[in-house]
Amino acid sequence: MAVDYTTHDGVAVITLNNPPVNGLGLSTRAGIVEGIERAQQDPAVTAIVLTGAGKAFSGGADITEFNTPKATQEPTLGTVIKAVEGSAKPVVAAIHSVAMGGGLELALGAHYRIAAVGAQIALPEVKLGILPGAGGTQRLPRAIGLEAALNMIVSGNVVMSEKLAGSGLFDEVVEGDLAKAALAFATKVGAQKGPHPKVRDRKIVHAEAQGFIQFARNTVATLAKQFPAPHKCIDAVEAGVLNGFDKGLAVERECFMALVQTPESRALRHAFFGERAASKIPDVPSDTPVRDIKSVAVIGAGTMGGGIAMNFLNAGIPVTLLETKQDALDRGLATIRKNYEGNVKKGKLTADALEQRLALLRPTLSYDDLKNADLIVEAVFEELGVKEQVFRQLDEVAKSGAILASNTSTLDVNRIAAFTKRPQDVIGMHFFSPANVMKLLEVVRGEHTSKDVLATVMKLAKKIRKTAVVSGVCDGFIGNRMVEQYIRQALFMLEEGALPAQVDKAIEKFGFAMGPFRMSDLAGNDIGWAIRKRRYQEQPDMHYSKIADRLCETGRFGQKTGGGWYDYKAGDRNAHPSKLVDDMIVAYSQETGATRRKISDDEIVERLVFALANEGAKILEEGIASKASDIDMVYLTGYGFPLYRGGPMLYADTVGLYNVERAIRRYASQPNGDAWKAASSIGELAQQGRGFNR
Ligand code: T1G
Repeated sequence: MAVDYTTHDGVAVITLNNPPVNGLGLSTRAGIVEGIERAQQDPAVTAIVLTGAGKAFSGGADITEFNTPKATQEPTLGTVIKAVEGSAKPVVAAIHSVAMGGGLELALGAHYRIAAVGAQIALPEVKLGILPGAGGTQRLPRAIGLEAALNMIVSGNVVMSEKLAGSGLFDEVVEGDLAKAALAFATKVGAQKGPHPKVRDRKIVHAEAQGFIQFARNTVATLAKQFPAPHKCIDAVEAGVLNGFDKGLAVERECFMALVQTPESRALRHAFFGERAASKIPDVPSDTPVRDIKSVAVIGAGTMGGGIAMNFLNAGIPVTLLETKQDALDRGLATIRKNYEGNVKKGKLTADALEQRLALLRPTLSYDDLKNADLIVEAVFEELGVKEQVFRQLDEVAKSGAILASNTSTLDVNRIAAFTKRPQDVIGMHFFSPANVMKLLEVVRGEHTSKDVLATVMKLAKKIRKTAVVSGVCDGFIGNRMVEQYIRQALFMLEEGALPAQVDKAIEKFGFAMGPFRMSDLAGNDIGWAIRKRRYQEQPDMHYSKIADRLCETGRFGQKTGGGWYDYKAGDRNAHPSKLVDDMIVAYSQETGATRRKISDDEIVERLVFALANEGAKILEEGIASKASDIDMVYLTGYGFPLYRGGPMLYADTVGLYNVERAIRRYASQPNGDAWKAASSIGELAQQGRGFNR
């Protein structure tokens, strides 16, 4: 049973014991009700303590049960809370650590609550696209007031227990032995005559409730355009304010049942589990021993090298930063300091913390200073010959057991590893620019990369707060390999009848932060140009529209040259459609004999997103990625894919692979259709009525 029951001098202790976070799955819920009933029957018991074993009081409802029969099977959480609240003997919730979602709602059903200092308190359901569905929208405002409660419910943010000490949520917030304090408190209230206080009986007092709720609605309207949950949170709280607890509870229930079925909630839950699943590598046991990374060296103090170094400094890990020339090193150091000073200005960092981090940074021009580093990350020029020089030198200098990582975004990690006598210690760590900001880290596993090196880097990624996704070795790994197909389709559509502004607007309406042409103007059109030139040599059968090359031949590299696909005015980063470029595109179509046609926004979105999903399917078939959710995490954290769509693979599942395959077949029969070779797994999964993620 996921619940233990013991008694101590007249106090029954019900302990949730359902690792890893005491999720309130069916057996846990049933165990709590049984414990409450058992305590009622025992005349020796005068009070009840409800507590959690392990790392959490409770992390809330068991999200893995959602949309399965167990989720609504009695006793539901609502029933459990009613049993707790209805106990004739006082129930004291003893919260030693995390009390989140349904876990906090359970505690709110108790008559008293005692928390340890440092416990994480939250109703984070909104972050899963739902809302507190077991009375949280009704009890929390009665416990801590309308404003504080609405802030917590609509943001889903964690508040530390000590910050809520005087709020009416806790009867005591204790340092030291929580169990002892809880037993003493229970004994005390057990001796008192009932009835014992119920949070639901308290009043919500606010001088301007309606006004505040309207203010909350206005705030949410701007921040949560694509997410229905925050709006429903306010509806449920408002219903309780206007019509009382029971009516509010009924509205909460309706809102919950509506939200849990939405594609947005499915996407958010997918991202929640996808983030955690990414660190699980099928053939690398979770208890694989890891190497101790006490010091890091970064080679290259350019934009990437400086950003990479900052990640480790932020985690308190000393960094030796190597450059070949003093002026380059000085520039790199100045950029790092400037970035930190920017954070101090924004209030994200204190001046002391800035100095502490810079004190961990040791600049050098000598490889000799790298000899004690546990991990060395190179971020030098993206050219194999340069990488070869670096890795041959590292092979001489780095201590035995040091991990040698390349930040390459396109080169073959196996070839880089072959420049050393220790390929088992070589791995790819592909950071995304700006490296100190972007969460995504592609960890590229070479054919000889050892399992403990992989496990070490995955653990280190968590420490530097990156979402690490393991990729096998192929051109472009996961993200860039897929984005290449996305860009090909964007270019073909220009040739076939669309213009840059239409393509960007369509995909930005779908939810991308930035369309392909605005993005290219920002990153620099010459970067794509260099990749295409390499592609024309290495893979001539992968044909491209040459329209982008025409643009680059005129020197229009984007914002950095004052013009690219769009025109830019000095000091203004806004992209203005360029008549010159649009005319060039139309002329190019005529030159190639392409018949321009009206391309709908739907076709634009389908071709861009299905190009991603189709390439993602091939990446799965080749074993470059081990699961579809990994691919989704790459796109959600590295490429601006809209979170409420869940990633290209989940979106394809939502559309239905049957429909995706039909669309691919349709595009394959149109001009430039040779780019559409459907991944075989799409048809196979469609026939089985399955998706990539189920
Ligand atoms: N359900 C199922 N599994 C969960 C879970 C949950 N609520 N929370 C965590 N896990 C798993 C997670 O997938 C991972 O699994 C392991 O536990 C450790 O998690 C009615 C309906 C609690 C702060 O949104 O924020 O209550 O990968 O790596 O860093 O109103 O987990 O090991 O197999 O994150 O120590 C609301 C979500 C649910 C809290 C712990 N609750 N969880 O963080 O460990 S909806 C939440 C978290 C609800 C009610 C509604 C964190 C944590 P695996 P972890 P951690």
